[in-house]
Amino acid sequence: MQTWSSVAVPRVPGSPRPLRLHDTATGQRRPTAPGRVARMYVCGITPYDATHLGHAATYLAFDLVYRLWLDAGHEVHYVQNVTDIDDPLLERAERDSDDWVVLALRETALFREDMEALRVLPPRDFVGAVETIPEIVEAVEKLLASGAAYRVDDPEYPDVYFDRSFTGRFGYESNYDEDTMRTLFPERGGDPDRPGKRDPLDALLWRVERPGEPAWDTSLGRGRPGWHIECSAIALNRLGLGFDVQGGGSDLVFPHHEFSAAHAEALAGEHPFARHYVHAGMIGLDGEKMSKSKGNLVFVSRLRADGVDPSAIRLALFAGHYRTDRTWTDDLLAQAQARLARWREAASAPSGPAAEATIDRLRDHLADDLDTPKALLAVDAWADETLRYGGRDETAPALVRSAVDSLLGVVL
Ligand code: 5CA
Ligand code: ZN
Repeated sequence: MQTWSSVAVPRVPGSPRPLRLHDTATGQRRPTAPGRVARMYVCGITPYDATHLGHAATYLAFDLVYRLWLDAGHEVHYVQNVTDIDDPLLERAERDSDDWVVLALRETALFREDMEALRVLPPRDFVGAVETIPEIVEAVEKLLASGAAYRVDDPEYPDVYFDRSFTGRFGYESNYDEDTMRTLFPERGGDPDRPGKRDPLDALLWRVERPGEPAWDTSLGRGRPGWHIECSAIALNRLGLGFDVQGGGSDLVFPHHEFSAAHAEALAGEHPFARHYVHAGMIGLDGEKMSKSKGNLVFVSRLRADGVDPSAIRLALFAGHYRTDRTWTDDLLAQAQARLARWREAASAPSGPAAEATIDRLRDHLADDLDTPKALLAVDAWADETLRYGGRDETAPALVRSAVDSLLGVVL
């Protein structure tokens, strides 16, 4: 798929810090240790509705990962998928008497525009499930051949499932106990009651064609792919096993990332799928998770149409820590707009207090599991001092402007 266009990222003087991130699998804050090329996969949208601030928050968190790696001198190979065939997309198309292909194309185009407006650095590979069907089929064939997958005993619809016990490590990514898994599985797309499965928690790999549903003619028969195998195949074929960060919102911790990892590790015969599993908290509105199915959404495109500055959206979301569940409010946005105005005023001064220590603090906090609340306070302190007392360093405003642009994606 076509990705979106990039923006220039200025180089910032001083010394970059190695990035430490919380890893769900080990429960620890650990240094990322990428090679020359840092490799990241972030789970993309299911394009049946516009990008809301929850999606935006997640992609902005990983945009910071990208920016910190760039700052540390790495090249970044970033891959993101688009789940352009799945039940929620088909259900929405049916509800609105829309063509599912047109719906997906339209929402994906809007997503690109939103990401571009937010100055999110684009993935090198932006890949749809539909265009990847041959890769997915090859993966499912391999899983069947190795005994990691099986067909359910149903002559009408012999769907293919993954045997979750195959790798012997199932559960290592989420660390959830059996009860939690059983609760979450049906809430997040799983089908525990499908007759013929060996284990209620086994996940769908290939769904045999049902009347009225889209299907592709493949060596597995006519049908369409399951969800988790999409991300395993796309990531594995572009980044290889053991890439640096697998990311997404915390709603993907289980079953999605557990199965993506298990499928990929069963395919490769090696462990781990990713070195870090990184999850962003959920953004809510009025006390509930913002989600397409609940309809309590604030869209990025709506805010843009209202003339809200994308840098203010960044600052509003960065005012909270990326791993914390938090709520979007009008007040949060108003505070971010005021902060942005203060920073801009300070950055347009002819001189200010020296910027080096501020940039050091900015880097320190961001490298410490993306501690944006503290990072923003560091810039606040510089801006307040500039506006109150001024300063003699004529290079400082431009330095702060470029650091804030490079490390936070915020334009002053
Ligand atoms: N296509 C799948 C991933 S393969 C999917 O989850 N699509 S999505 O459109 O539902 O979500 C896209 C991304 O936004 C995912 O990383 C998801 O975890 C994240 N996300 C969804 N809702 C929220 C929310 N309320 N707050 C923060 N992130 C969210
Ligand atoms: Zn995914």
